[in-house]
Formats: sequence, structure tokens, C-alpha cells
Amino acid sequence: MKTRPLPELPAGTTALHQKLQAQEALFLENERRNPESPYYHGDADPARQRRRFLLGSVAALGAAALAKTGAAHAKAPPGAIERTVFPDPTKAQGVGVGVDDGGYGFRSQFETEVRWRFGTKTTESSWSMTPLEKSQGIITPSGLHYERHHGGIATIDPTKHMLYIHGMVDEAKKFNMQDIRRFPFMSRICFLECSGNGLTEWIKPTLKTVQGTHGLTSTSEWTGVPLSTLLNEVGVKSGGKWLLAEGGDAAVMTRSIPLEKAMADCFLAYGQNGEAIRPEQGYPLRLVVPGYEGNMCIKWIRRIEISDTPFMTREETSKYTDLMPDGSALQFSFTMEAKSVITYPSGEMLLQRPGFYEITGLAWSGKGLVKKVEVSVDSGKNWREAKLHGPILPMCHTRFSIPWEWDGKEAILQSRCTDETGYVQPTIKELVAQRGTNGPLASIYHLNGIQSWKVAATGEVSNVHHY
Ligand SMILES: Nc1nc2c(c(=O)[nH]1)N[C@H]1C(S)=C(S)[C@@H](COP(=O)(O)O)O[C@H]1N2
Ligand SMILES: [Mo]
Repeated sequence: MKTRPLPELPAGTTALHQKLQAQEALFLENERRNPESPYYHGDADPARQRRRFLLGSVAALGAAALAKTGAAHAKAPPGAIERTVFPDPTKAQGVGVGVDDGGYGFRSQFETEVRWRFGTKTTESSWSMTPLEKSQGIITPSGLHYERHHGGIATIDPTKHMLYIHGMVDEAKKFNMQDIRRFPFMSRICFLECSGNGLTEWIKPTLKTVQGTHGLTSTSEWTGVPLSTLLNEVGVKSGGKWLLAEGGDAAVMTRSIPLEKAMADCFLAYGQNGEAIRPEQGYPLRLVVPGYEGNMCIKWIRRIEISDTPFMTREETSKYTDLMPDGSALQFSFTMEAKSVITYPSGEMLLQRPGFYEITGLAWSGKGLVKKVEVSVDSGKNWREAKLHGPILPMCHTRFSIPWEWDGKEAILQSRCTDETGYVQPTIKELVAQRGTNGPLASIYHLNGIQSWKVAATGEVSNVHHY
């Protein structure tokens, strides 16, 4: 049965906000008890503390027995295999090569962060978000890349997959994956961002963590064929100005892309971070449109049609338009404007004591390079320029950091990105003034306003709106 994709957002702002808050509260309850989590708030529950003490003494008593049986186990989180933890790893052999990793490998059982799924009714039309709070450098591990599917994850046999290119071309052609792999390839590290990233945050701070407020963006190294190579192969007729990209999933997602952009830097990716692209990201082939909103990067791509006009698909008439204050809708708002966010410290973390902290975060711009990131710790009164860590690449996440001596008093942390065009990341208030509040959540798409995190005197960090 072919299912129609659900509407992008359930109607009713409050219901959605409440549902998301409840779901995130549950997630946080678990994280707060996990000593490996950045959200660890110590063991506040006295009953749990007592159990811990008892376990501690059992462990001391059992040390001799442990040496013989090699026992204590740590509970493995998803994406890890549970291995025995020896009190002294120098006194026991480690795990043999290839014994329990299936030849592929897993991360440490002590690393617990996972993607977090938004509270939609079905898992097929869903978002899942990257845990940015523990991110390091700029690459998102493939298993933590954010996901946005309108009709579930298509399962496609690469030996049967075809890409058709037709319309205003000299000769319509079809390519199988072997054909595509024979063309000269390219690799590029760039970000993808869902234009719905932050959609809950227009009216009031809603989600508590940076995963919730900003987790619909990730960075990968993508490998594939420039779209211009294939378009030259079929020969675009003069007058061709737009192309339609169509996905081979249940949603048959389609979007119009200006030919000029397609020829400039779009590419068809079959590789992600050194291996085949993941099913969630569009295996075996996806379109990458650097710097443009994520929904244009059609996954499981099976058809490209050339035309002289845009195709006016559902995704560019009903969805992915921006409702303006006068009731008109802005169409084809492709570019993801400059944005940044502090990932550490961020919402729901607990600073244990005053003193030194290295504030860090990510900045990016769909228009090119990040030129400057400034950080304020006093709600925007004073700004200091942060250090940008290499590699600094156009249309790519850029890591920044800045030292901070916390005096133990309430502080509001903010970051502000300036890109190479001179564009400065605006406040949320400025954006609301521009876009108005006609949409179901005020506005929906393209929220790139400055994020504020409040550090309370207790050390608790929370999501606030602060201008
Ligand atoms: N075929 C197809 N392509 C698609 C989608 C989809 O549902 N089907 N979702 C789009 C949206 S809205 C986004 S934000 C990105 C998400 O890419 P990711 O899941 O690899 O992060 O893919 C886009 N391409
Ligand atoms: Mo999206």
C-alpha cells in the first residue's frame, strides 16, 4: 500500500510543544542518572545512593573472586557491545582481534549518546536529531547523522537501482550504479540542515537540550559524481533552466532545483565518511545541494527531469514556503543562512563548580565560509571573538571555542556567526519581526537566530530566550 506522507506538522502549537517536552523530559530523566552523560546531575535519589554504596562494598569484597572469574559488566548502550571490565586491565588479556565485533567494530560501551526521535505519530514520517552536545571536531559519525524521512527508509538493491535523466536534453539516458561509479569522482565535507531545525523555538524556548533545539544538522564527507558531469553527458537543451529531482522512496519526494546551482556545485553522492552512504541518508545514491535547505538533497534519487520552469511540487507550494506577515508566502527560500550554537555548556548540563570552562560550539553558513564567531557570557552586552578550529570549509560546520572563567554567578551564553558575505546572525526577535506570526508555530522554517543558554548560580544550564 502506498501511504501518503503526513503533513509536516500536526496542527495545534500547544499540543506539539507539550508532547515534545514530555518526550524530552523522559530522555533527560535517564541521562541525568548516567555518569557518562553530559547531562549527569549526580545521584540525587537517596535510595539509589544506598544501592550504589552496597554495590561498592560487594565489589571490594569480590575483588579476589573477580581476578579468577574476571566478572563485572557494564551495561552496553545501543550501538556498543558489552565487554567485561577488569579491575586492572594490565593483568588480563584484552579482547582478541575480531572475536566479537563482527569484523566491523563498535564504539566503547561507555559512550551512550544516540539520535533522539521527535514525537511524530509514525516512525516513517519522522525526524531524528544529532546529539550535538558531545560532538567533537566537525564530522558527524554516520550512525548519528540526523534523519528526516517522509515515507520511511527505502531499502534499495544497488544492482537494480537506476537513475533516469530526461526532459529538455539532447539524449535521455539511464544510468545504473556501475555506470555512475565509472565517472570521475569528488569528495566534499559539507553540512546538511533541515529547514525545520529549531521550529519549536520561534515563540518560546521549548526543547531543553541542544540536540532538541539544533540537532537537525550534521556534517559528513560525501563522495560522488558532480551533477554537471551527468548533465553534460545527456546534453541540456538551450532554454533548460530548472531540474526536478525525484526520490525512489514511498514519499517519492520531489523538488525543483535551478540549473545554475546544479551545474555549479551539486553532486550525486554514493559515499559518506569513507564508506557507502547509509540507508537513512539515501543509499545507494542521494543528491547533495551544498548550502541549500536539506529537503532539496533528494535521497534514493531515481529521476532527474530538465525543464524551463520550476515544477511546483507539493514541497515548494504547500510545504517549505515561508509565510510572511502580510499573508503572502515566500517561495524558493533555498539558502540556509549563517547560524551558530554553543554545544558545551548547553541546555540541561550541570556545571559542578565555578572556574575554567572552554566554551565550544559549531557555526555554519549556506553562503560560504564562516568568517567570525563572537561569544557573549553577559546576555549580549560584551562580545569576544572565538577561535575557529580548522579545517574551515565553505558551507560546512566550523568548530569554535573560547576560554571562560565562570565566577559562579548567573550568566547568559550566546554565540553569533558572521559569514564571508558580511551577513551577521540575527536575534530570534529580529527574525520574528521579519516573518510575523502567521504560521502554526509563529513561523516554521529557517530559524537561524542567536541561541541563549542560561547558567544559573547552581550551575544548571537551561534554554532561554534572551535578547
Ligand atoms: N527521497 C527523499 N529525500 C529526502 C527526504 C525524504 O523524505 N525522501 N527528506 C528530505 C529532508 S526534509 C531532509 S532535511 C533531508 C534529510 O537528510 P538526512 O535524513 O540524510 O539527514 O533529506 C531530504 N531528502
Ligand atoms: Mo527537512
